[in-house]
Amino acid sequence: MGQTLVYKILAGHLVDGKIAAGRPIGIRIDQTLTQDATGTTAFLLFEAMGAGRVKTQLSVSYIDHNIAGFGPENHNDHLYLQTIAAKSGVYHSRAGNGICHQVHLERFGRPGTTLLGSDSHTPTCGAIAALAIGAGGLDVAVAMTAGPFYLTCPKVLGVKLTGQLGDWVAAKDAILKLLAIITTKGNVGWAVEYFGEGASTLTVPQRATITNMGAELGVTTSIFGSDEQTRKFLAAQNREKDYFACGELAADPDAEYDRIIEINLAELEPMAACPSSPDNVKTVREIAGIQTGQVVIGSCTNSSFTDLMMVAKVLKGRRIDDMVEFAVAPGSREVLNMLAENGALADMISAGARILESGCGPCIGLGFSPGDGVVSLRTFNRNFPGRSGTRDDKVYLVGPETAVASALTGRITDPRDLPEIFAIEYPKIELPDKFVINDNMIEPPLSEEEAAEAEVLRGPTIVVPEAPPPLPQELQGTVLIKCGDKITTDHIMPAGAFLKLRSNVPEYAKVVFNCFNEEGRPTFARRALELKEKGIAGVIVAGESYGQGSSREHAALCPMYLGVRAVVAKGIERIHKANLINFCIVPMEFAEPADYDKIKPDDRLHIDNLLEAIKGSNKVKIINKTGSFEFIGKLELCDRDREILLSGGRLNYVSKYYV
Ligand code: MIC
Ligand code: SF4
Repeated sequence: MGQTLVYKILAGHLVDGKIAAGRPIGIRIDQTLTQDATGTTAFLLFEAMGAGRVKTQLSVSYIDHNIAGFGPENHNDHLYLQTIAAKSGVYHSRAGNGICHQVHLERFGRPGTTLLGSDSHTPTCGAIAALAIGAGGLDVAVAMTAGPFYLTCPKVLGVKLTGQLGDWVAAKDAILKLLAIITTKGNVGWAVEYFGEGASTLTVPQRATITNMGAELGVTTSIFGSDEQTRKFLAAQNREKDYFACGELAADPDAEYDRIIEINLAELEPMAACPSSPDNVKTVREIAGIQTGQVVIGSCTNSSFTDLMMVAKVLKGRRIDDMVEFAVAPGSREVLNMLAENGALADMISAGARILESGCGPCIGLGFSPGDGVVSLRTFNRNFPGRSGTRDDKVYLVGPETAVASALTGRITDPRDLPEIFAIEYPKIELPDKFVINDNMIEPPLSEEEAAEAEVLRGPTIVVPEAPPPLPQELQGTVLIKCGDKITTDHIMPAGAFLKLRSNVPEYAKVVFNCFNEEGRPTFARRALELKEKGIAGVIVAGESYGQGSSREHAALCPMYLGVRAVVAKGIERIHKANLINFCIVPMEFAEPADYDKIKPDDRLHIDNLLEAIKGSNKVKIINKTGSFEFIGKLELCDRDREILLSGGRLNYVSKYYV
């Protein structure tokens, strides 16, 4: 039987285990990327390992999330990241140079390589056939020391694309269609591989929109083959040699997928993910007419040169609706420069667009929070409740065609109606033959000799995170919170205004589960710390898909700091589960999902033999002392996970093995 492309790349990088779905494997990582919001912790942990210089083929540290600089924290982080990168052999992409995924795709990603990034949208580079995976910062730090990355060998979903996208229909509509089919739940342990003659019609930026939003499916990675489209894109980036380094890459013709879904691109129509989940998908026709007060185009999903050229052409000579606040954030400085040079930027500005820096911006709740009750249309990838910075927000995720059409009319508008409303023909944008390349905001690292003398700048707002205490044999715990299904890391650790606290765990921990804090009741953090002082462990109880979304390990690190030692849920998402283990919080799943219903907040839970169970059992008996009943928590852990938990977390574990 032939191999899928995913398995071929995994097999070529295998250092531990056997390629078979569901089995734990360790792979060698060729490239890593970090961004500033997860990077400071990643580099502090890298330093704590005593690792010295990175041992990957290439590591890049990006500044793209926290670039607004309210207070000294952001700049302190940037200076630390710039100086530690130079010293450790890491390239540094400065603030303003663009969003990590967009820049990595343009300047660094390579077909056939493995890329590990401390950001959940790292699989964007699957658009150029890299096997790209998102992980917590600590996992990336280990990869930088040449330690293998461990994962469960995924099942592979083949998505066969046929046909060709029609006018005004976007690559975003293809991934929203897939989200409508397989949703954001239950896809842990899968990878998605796109193939078929429809796939070969898609350009790399279009493919990148699709692989980017694989993160919302909850899959390990998403990938396209390397073909003529890849060559064209890399040649236009002056990197054709990176294509020829491995030439065409595809699955074997007789490869067998664990499941196949067929999508005919020609049958797609404009789609939108309605509030407040990326899988709450409807056609734009179904929701057309809803008044919209804000439209934002940008993020690592839809801010490429071709996306923004289409937007500029539609806007040229027109003006946005009176009641719409409209912003555009180009994904990289390369994109912004090109729009500036060819006049497209002026067309957007004249039409009323507010041009934002090349960075994450509103996507992570930094600015442009919509007013109360205001419908906001965004070309982003996530519309989790409150992520925009407004409680009860109404955020719709759409492609750039729908976004620009709606900005002009002030209502959710199917862009296929534009020819009729404004006599606009679809501006089909070709990939340029040459992008305008300027890497002068990417700093190469210092040589080893220079690095030995170089100073690392550490501002006072950067606090080294505490290591977790060892787990007790007998766990006395209290349920600090009982939450429902699809709790995202944005619920657990809010970003936006709090993002600047990322380098200071004691401060950031104060807002754990902030969205569930109620007036007149002590906060989650307060209650957790009170228990911690009494030697009682905090326990989080949750429903399906706990921890979906971001890779932010603060969603484990901060609860750990507050004394949380266990999570019992109906299901836990891949990256978050790994982060919990890394920071010594025991992830357990309900053996009987109905037991979830019996548990109440503040219940006292007791485990007699926690360490024994972690050592050698797939389940553990949990006694609910308040409700006087027992239930079983499943421990779905590989041997390595068990060792990490028993070692007191990943840092202790790696110090034993790799450094
Ligand atoms: C996000 O989109 O939620 C983020 C911010 O990029 C995160 C990383 C982070 O929390 O720093 C992600 O997707 O992993
Ligand atoms: Fe940045 Fe948004 Fe992309 Fe996350 S999803 S990397 S916040 S642009």
